Amino acid sequence: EHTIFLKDYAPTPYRVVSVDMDFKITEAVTRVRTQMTIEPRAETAPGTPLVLDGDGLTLDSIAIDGLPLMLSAYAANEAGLTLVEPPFRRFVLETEVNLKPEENKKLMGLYRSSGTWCTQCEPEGFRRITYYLDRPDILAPFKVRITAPREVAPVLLSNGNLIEAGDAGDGMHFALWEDPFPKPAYLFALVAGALGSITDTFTTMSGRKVDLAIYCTHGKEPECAYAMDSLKRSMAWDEKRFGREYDLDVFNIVAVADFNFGAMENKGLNIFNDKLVFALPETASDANYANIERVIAHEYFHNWTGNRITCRDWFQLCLKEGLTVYRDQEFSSDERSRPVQRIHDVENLRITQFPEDGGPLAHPPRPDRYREINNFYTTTVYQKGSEVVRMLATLLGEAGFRKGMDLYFERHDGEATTIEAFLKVFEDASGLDLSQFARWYLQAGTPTVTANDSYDAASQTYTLTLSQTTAPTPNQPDKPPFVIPIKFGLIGPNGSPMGWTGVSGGTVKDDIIVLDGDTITLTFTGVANRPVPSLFRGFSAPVRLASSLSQQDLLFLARHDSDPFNRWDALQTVTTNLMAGSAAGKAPSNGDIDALRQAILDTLGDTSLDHAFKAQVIAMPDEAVIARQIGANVDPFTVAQSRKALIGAIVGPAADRLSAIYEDLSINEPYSPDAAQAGRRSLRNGLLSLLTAGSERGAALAEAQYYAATNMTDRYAALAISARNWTPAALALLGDFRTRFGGDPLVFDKWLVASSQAPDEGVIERMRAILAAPDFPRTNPNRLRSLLGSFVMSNPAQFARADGLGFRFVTEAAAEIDHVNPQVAARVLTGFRILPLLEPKRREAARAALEALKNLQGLSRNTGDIVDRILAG
Ligand code: BAL
Ligand code: ZN
Repeated sequence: EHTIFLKDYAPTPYRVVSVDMDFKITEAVTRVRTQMTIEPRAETAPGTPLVLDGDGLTLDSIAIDGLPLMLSAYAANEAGLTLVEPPFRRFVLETEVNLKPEENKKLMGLYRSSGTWCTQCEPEGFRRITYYLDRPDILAPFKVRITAPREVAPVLLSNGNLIEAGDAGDGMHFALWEDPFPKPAYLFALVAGALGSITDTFTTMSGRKVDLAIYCTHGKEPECAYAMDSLKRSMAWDEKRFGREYDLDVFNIVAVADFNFGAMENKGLNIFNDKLVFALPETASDANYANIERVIAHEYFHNWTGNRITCRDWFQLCLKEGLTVYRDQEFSSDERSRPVQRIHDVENLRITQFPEDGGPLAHPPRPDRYREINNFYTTTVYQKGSEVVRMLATLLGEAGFRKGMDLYFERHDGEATTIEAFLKVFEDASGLDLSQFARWYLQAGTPTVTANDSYDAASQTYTLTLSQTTAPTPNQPDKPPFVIPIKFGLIGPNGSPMGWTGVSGGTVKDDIIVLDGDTITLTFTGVANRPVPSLFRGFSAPVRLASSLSQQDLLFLARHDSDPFNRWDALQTVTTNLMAGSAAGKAPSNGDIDALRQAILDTLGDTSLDHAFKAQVIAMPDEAVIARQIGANVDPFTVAQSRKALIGAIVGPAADRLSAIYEDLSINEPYSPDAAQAGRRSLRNGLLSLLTAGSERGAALAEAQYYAATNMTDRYAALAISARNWTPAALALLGDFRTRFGGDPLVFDKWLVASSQAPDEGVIERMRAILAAPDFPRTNPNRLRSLLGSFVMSNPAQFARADGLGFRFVTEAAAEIDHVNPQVAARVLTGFRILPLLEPKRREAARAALEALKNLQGLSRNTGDIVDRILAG
């Protein structure tokens, strides 16, 4: 099938000067009339055809400069419109199509969600609305007139500023919106519906007043307050941290129930998946609140990194996404706790991106080919993309990085640009040569950095050898070395930092080693005692570290490292190694277990640490992280068992102490989503998780907490912990939760997630029944992802059952979903990326399920692409 290559990029022969659209919305159809002013580029030869994109469109009329076109002058079909020989001058092309939004279940283009008309155009949805040059390097100002029945659609929104509104007769009304900022079509948005709203204002740093509004279904207005608060804080933060001011008179957000993405940054009119807007203490967890804050910020930050400066082509997606994730991570760090945020983000990277980077779907943050661009909205483009920007910031320092960003905004405002242009501004701002650094964007795979050291007491010399290797990935057999910034410190025997008088053998600047060759050997002189090296502080590069440090040294770091990230990481490494070893048949010693338990108890007793950080330290490594550490021939069932057994061994003798701390942490004040209170809850629920997985008493504690809870965080934690450990009460709690919250779709999602996490043999049968229920909302992405997405990603022992039942359940469900919403089906199937890691029997079962899916007729390009890549890998 057709593959698109970056090397084939060429500008279009024609450009769009401006766009006027007229939407006439009625219950049955929406008529779209588009007038676009077009002109040939200077280098275009007369007679060059103009080829416009379309997807599922039927052309009703066409005219140039007001004159209808002869049939011989154009060719139109579902997939496009070609003008054979357009005028060789500026002209106005007018087209008309009719849409049936009600029937659009792919949720790309114009569709209806709970009666509201709304759009999603990124990446290629605009061509489902009108024939257009639907690519991000075509920028134009838009004027949009919407006419709709006043009764069903009193609210009419599009991008930019409202110019005019009024009555249109026959029960219809209209609104005219104008967006003065030239934008690519993927940022187009339209909303029409009967919506409630909350409003506020923000005064920008130059004193301009911006009207803010969040629209939602009637009755949900009180649930939008936290999102509004997050928006105002985001706007203030971007001014303070990056000097970026908002540019329109209005900023609107609309929450809709059916949405493929989390949210979308359309210019001046963000459209959100409602799960990332609505929050009340009784129905949303602390994690939901944090996510709302993060995504509201992310979409807002896109106004500069994405909208004002956009991508030349979709290969450059990371230009806006990696950078904007970096910005939202920094925002969350500033608003909450920096170390806790960093640990959270790295854990997420290791659980989701490392498996992608080490499997058949691996691709560079800037891919050089794709069959289906929708399959590249990945954790690699987003999260690894952010890590690459973070490394730039580390290498340049805070001031240097800001200088580069300022130059980026100054030089490229209003453009559609590339990763090369982005790197160039940092070269110009710093004088550094970033040509080798650019490999982070071009090469896939997670490098492994090996560290070996030795100490010579006689000469007081410390030697540190660092090497890097990166395994082959699809289409990339060889990997020249990356530029790897290693933030580090040496720690002396008493736990304090250790200095040196000289260092040779490589580049060391302040506390950063730059590893840019295959291997370097650094010699530190004047080192008074054998130090323990603390490497990759703050996770300064997205690599795996294979160090020769003993368990004793790691436990030493866990206790003494001044870098909170590495304190956390050291203990995680010890635990992961023991669990991985145990899954391979090497039982941990009593000494190992005692040491781990002591480290946990010491952490809990350390009054200098905050609750949220402690919660992360005592959290046990995810099964996916353990599997990755094992590396091959994995039996996920044994991994889950070994993990649980080790938790039992750690917790057992400490159960009294842990439950006492658990009791002490209860909260009597009214619920607040703030970081301090949320941290306290997360520690308490972390203890509940340990006690339930590792002791007899936990199950009853969880059951009691479930019924006593006064907020969703505590209730859901108790439910999820009971389900994951399949306690005697789990089924009853699931039943209670379902009836208690049955009517709220977002809480129903939580029930679906908890249901999918059960480790018992019956889980697949129960999920089949859930899916088969006649009232299951099978066209809603959130429902499908909650059940299937969380099953494939977070229940590996049942998904990868030896009998293949888990694999077949997922491929059969995906086959059905594929007919309705290919994006959701393809996303669920990415869970099969673990295939190469599995032991042969499971691997074969997974292959068989995928082969059966592949042989079905009429599979979407989205699903076909994922299945083919996994089978090829
Ligand atoms: N641009 C798609 C949604 C997001 O990343 O913000
Ligand atoms: Zn984004």
